[in-house]
Amino acid sequence: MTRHTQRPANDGESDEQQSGAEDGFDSLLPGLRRRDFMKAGAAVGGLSGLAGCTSLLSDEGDGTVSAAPSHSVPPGEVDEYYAFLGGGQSGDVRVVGLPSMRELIRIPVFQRDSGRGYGHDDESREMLEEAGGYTWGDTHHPRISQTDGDYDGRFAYVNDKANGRMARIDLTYFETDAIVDIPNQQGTHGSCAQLPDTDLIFGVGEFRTPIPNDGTGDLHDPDKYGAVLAAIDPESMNVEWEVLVDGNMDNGDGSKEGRYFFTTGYNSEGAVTEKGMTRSDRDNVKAFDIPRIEAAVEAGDYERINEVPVVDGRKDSPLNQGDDPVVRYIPTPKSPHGISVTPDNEYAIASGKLDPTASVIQIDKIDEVDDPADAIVGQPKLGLGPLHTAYDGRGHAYTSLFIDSQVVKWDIEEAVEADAGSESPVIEKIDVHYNPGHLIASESYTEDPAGDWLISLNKLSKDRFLPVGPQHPENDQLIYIGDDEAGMEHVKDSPAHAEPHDASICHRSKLDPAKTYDPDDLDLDYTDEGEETMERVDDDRVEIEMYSTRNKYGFQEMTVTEGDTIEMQVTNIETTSDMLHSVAIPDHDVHMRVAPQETRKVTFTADEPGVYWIYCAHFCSALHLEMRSRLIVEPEE
Ligand code: RUQ
Ligand code: CUA
Repeated sequence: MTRHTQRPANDGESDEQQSGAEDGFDSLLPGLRRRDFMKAGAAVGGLSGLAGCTSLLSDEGDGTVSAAPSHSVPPGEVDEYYAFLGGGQSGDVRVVGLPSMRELIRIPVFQRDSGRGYGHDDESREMLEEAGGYTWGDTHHPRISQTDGDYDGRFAYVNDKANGRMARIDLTYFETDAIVDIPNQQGTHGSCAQLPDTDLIFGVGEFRTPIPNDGTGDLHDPDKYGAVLAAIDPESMNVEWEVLVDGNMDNGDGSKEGRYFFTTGYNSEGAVTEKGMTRSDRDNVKAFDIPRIEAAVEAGDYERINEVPVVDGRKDSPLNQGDDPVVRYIPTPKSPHGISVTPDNEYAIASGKLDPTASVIQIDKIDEVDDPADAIVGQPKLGLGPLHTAYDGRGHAYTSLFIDSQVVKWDIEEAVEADAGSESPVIEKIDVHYNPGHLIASESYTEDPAGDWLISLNKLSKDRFLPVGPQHPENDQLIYIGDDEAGMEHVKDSPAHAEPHDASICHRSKLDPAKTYDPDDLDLDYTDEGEETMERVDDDRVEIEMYSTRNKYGFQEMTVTEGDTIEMQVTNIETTSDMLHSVAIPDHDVHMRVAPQETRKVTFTADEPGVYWIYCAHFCSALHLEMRSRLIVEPEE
């Protein structure tokens, strides 16, 4: 289920950020403290100054210009950051440049994509087939691999909530290179890593099912259903172990030093209806003790189900009695959704979703307290529908408020000082349009967030763009968070194809994408000009190995017989970056892309006699239209 091997990326040099000012807008919720209103007012005044109407807002502003650096990236210049956005039900990962918010490319993961030739050549098609053969996935949480608590630019990992899978994206080539279909798990939701060195990837099981779910157990008794956390080896993509828990799980994040992995969960009731799932006022955050679980696996304390060692992490499991349980259940209100660990590894913060608070769990305290609830050291009241929390590295947290349609900025230490339910940690709120699910700040998942940009990934755009029928684009909004005095500043709306979820933002200096393929990274042999071969290897099988270049294929014509299976392997022998060719064969459902120095193979059957013009679908030069070959399929005798 893997495509090819990979090379580590090098660190490059970062360039200076652009500065200047652009249009923008800001809005504030009534009820903010006066000093914060003044702060945010300064930003409003500055922005309107650019529009030439300072006087309108000058009573709230101080006349300074916008604190945000320019978000417009002029023609010919490039962005400072890559943002990787889970494409939701589209099944892809989008790569967006920041701060321009220009979509650079889409990386197909769980779906075929003729633009990238993905799922069309043999290798990627077989990978999709072996991973279940589904035509789509639901990608939520792309996480970039880390070394020493910082992005290393090697891989991104992303879940498929729809079909219980995890995929790996090779960031040298910006393409999916492995997919694992996770046994015993339906609805792989959260996806994250054991930090600081990405030693394990975790798939968080959301839907409770019988385990194994093969019809042998009791299908009708939800009390007998379960959900597992799956730990996956990031290199082999094998599922190493799983932990069965009570209730279901939702999102997850790892502590920065690798000891704990946290998941939120709703439906601790184990119900099967909405009413039942929201009956109790408390659900829980689960803290998985990774070394303890690995010791249990080592000691043979597991049951092997579908070839995976499954450790019992339910509340009444023998492994959870005593002082060092495999899973601690930390009660939190009410159906908590997002969870993320602060950059300094002090706290794991779970957003309340159906409760207006977030729960601040002190990681060090988890071991010390008798009652896991005592590890919660802060519970600020943030607003309605808190879903996800991001960080700027300056002690602030930013939480999306789904129901209030806002992002709230708050002070983490103040939340620890204040009484539970206090609003005093809230620094500022900004309206977004509308109903944000996720939000993400630049490098928020590392130990050292950049603290300049934040994207609010809003579920509804409503009236923000030209109407395009009943389905509107989503609205990804860019907010500058780099100036605590001026406050948050909304600078851009960006329509998005359905439907971004979580994202990771990585400085461009930490990625080193390849300019061409390295033939050594590919399994297939390189066919240079003059080395092309066409051979009948069997009564009804023809193997072709050829090259492509501007503006020809290795063979100008290929004659086969009706019913033949054809294995066509093509090397793009160009050494110039971006000089793509492809092999498009009418009426055969073939479109194989070959990038410079790439070799791919496609197998198809020539089942209708006739003449078929093979052409190159990537516009490669002035003679691109002439880049053709003929497939001649002779009728069977
Ligand atoms: S989760 S909206 Cu999207 Cu996977 Cu919180
Ligand atoms: Cu090669 Cu167009």
